[in-house]
Amino acid sequence: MKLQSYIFSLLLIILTAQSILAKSSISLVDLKVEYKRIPFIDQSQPRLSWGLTSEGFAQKQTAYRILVASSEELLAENKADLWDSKKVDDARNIQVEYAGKDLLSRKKAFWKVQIWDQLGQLTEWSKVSFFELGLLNASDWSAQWIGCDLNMLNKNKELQLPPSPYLRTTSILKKPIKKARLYISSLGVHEFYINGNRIGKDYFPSGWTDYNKRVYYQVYDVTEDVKQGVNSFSAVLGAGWYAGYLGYALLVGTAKTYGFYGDFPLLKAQVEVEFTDGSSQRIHTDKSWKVGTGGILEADLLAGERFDASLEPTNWRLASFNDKHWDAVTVVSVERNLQLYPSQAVQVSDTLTAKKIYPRGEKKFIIDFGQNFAGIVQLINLKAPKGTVLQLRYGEMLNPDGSLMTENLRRARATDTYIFRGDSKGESWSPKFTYHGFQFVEVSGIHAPQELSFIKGLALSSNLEKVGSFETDNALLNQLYSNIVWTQKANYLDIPTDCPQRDERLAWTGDAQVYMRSALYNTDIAAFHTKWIQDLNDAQWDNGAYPIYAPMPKSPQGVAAIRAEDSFSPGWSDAGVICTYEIFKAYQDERIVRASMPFMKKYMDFLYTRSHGTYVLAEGAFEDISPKGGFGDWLSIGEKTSPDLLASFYYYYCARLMKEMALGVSDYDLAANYEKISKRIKAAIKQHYIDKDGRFKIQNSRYGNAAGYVTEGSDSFSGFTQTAYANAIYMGLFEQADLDLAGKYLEDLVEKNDRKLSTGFLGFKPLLPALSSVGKSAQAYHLILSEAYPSLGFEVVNGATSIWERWDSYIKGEGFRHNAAMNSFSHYAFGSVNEWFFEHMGGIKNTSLAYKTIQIRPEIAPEKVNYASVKYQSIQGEIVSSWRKQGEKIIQIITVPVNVDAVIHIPSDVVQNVIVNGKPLNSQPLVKYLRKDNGYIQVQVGSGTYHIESQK
Ligand code: RAM
Repeated sequence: MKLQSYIFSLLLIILTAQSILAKSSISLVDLKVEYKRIPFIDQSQPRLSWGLTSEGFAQKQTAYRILVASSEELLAENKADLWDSKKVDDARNIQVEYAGKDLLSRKKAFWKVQIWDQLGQLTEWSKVSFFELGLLNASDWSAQWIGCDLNMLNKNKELQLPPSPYLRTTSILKKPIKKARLYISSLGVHEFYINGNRIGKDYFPSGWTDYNKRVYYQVYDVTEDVKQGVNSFSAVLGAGWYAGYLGYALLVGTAKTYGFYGDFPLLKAQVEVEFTDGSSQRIHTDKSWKVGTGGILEADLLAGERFDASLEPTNWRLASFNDKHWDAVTVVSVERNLQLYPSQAVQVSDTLTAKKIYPRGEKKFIIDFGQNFAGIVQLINLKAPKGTVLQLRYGEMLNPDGSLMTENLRRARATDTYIFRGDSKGESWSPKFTYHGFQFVEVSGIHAPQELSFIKGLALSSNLEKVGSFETDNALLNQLYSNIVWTQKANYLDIPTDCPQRDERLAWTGDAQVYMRSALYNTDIAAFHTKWIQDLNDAQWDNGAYPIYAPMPKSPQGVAAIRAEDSFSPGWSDAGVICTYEIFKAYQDERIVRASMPFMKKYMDFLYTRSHGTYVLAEGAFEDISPKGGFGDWLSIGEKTSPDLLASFYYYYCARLMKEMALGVSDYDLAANYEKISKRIKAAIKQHYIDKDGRFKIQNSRYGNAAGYVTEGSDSFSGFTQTAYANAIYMGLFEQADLDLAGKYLEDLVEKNDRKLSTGFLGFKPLLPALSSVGKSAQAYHLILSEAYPSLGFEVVNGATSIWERWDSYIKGEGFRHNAAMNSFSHYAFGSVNEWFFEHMGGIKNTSLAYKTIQIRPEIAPEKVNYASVKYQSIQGEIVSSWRKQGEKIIQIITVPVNVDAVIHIPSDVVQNVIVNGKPLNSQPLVKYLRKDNGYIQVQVGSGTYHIESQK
């Protein structure tokens, strides 16, 4: 015995010694700073993140060391002149704040990291990554705002669409160049060129913000674009969101319909060149620049672009061009708060080929791209005599007679025109400063070319990294997922828009908040929504309410400039809290919580005031806004849920999220306060809105005949609706004891409605998750697999390649119902079911912050689906959950990232029937049995890939 224990201790010593000497098997990947891989940043304490991968099991980080140096050479010798974090005993591998020497403007820093694993073994150093600071102080800018008001060149036409100003200068760079940077911003949108070459691939910089509060700039490494000798610097400007048409101002007859922020676009750019001898030179926009006009006769986001190739001055972007007839630019001295663009720029995400062509008479035909998307077309090598006018009109659908359906674009002209210069070698073109939402383009003015290769579709979207995938053996669900992904691409375009086609394209807050959880499983939306949360905070009304869309241009009187009545609404305004929370939860972003907290608190105070101190928003609480009560369960079918009941649920939900966020930033008093508030709201809702049988009730008489409310045909509201129960369950309003009854009511409401949904924007998001959470997964499956109206499957069987605004946007054989009013074929709100795909079908749940601990609890379909696989590249690493039915067996393949703990739910009640990675569950050391619960066996695991076979 003694000998045995002696040998055991000896073994232990040897093993420990070995482990200290041994290298960890973990690799460090995906180094990011402020969510970016190639980071130009303006934070003085940037947050660093790294990913960890390993073939092993239960791998963890226990400590890390970060080195930051001002050159790659220093870093290679481990000489961290900026920051050596030293060994930090911490498992954190994301959002680690830089804490080294002060980072000044333009500073480029190189960094690497290594970690210690669970055995104390050290990894290799990661690859070297870098980040570079932008211009942190206003005084770093010597460039001036320049432009030219060309409005007089297009007076008295139906639309006010002036030509684009062309700007240029030349400069001699006398010495060999070491490096060069372009810092550039516009009020409007721009393209910039050096020696004729376009810089970057971005569309519509510098994006849409409340330009009076902040304007973004971009940084480009242009070392390769400049040369010793004479260089030319030039730019073209478009009106963009700054000076162009916005939203439905034309449609609703607002006096001002364009130029909401300024009358004409302006550019501010400086190129900073460093020579090999250490000296430097700067070229910047100022009064010495020249302005002219060219081929771009009109350029507007909603109206489209008109280009006359014969008017484009030859080689105007080259140094050799003679600009002596051009004018001096206008210099506008206006102070703007310049910040580095925090998001990812809009770029071409996909290039689509034309699928079909339909003749439409003499010199007219329609091209079908087979996919609804947002973007532009590219014309390639077309030949036509000088002066030939080619017109492009865009539509999402065709009318029954085969013509292009443009009625649903309302007042968005969405027309591009190209006028040939008559080049015998062929002409190519695509617009720069507009985009459209479409599948079909009607081309007129030329004969249809023989080959369809003369035209391509360029899909435009904010350049967000794909992080998720969803695949099943069910064609309907796969198509649905594709529709969701395409609709997200089409509407995550600088801001989260409602739709890309009609005269709207506003970042509606309600749509954004119901969809955001779904969005994050498809692409990395952290940087994108960081930008948008700022837009939201910037747009908060003085009374504390967040607006119904943001950015929200305001008139000098302080009301919405696009339509004066646009203000706030329950379910929409709550985005200020909910969207901030989603970033916090998915990416453990404490910084955004700290920055948004004053705004969110102000909003919570606003809701309290609205409740008149009662903690419940009673019937009529929002009767002063337009529409009365707000948008409610927008576009629901049949049942009309009381908007104030919903508002009360949201009030409760926000209070809960506030508590969680307060805890996340260690503000325990604030957390306790919101805990108290949420309890009061819950009690007040119970008292006011629940009857003795536990049913939601409302005082309908308070709404009279509901005039002024959004009722769409029905004149009374109810509390006993699918939407009410789905939301209340989803938001955690019921104690466990009442949950079963609520679940039963919800199930009954669906059953009694012919097993169909009746929900709108606010009701659909929680519907399937709520059913699943009360054990009615089969009913959730029934709804998602249904092809009957109203359902998402109904859209698919009616030919959808994107998510529609309405449950009945189009019906084969019957046609359109709502075009003239509101009928978008690219509206992501109902795509909010993606959340259920990932969190219930795949079963991935974030049970702490940033997926540091997860639950995998897939819901196996009762029928029609035999295989499903979801993958999600969380900020902690890739999570995979797939299941397949194989006779009586279920095969699960699950991957848990390094540094993550997971509880896997295996769909079986019999431990003996479970095999994990080839071994029976009870003799498999990689998993720890926890418990049986509701038809699942729960096991605890660390990182690794698990192949699990089970039987009921
Ligand atoms: C529509 C928008 C949006 C919705 C609002 C209430 O015009 O398209 O989807 O949120 O109205």
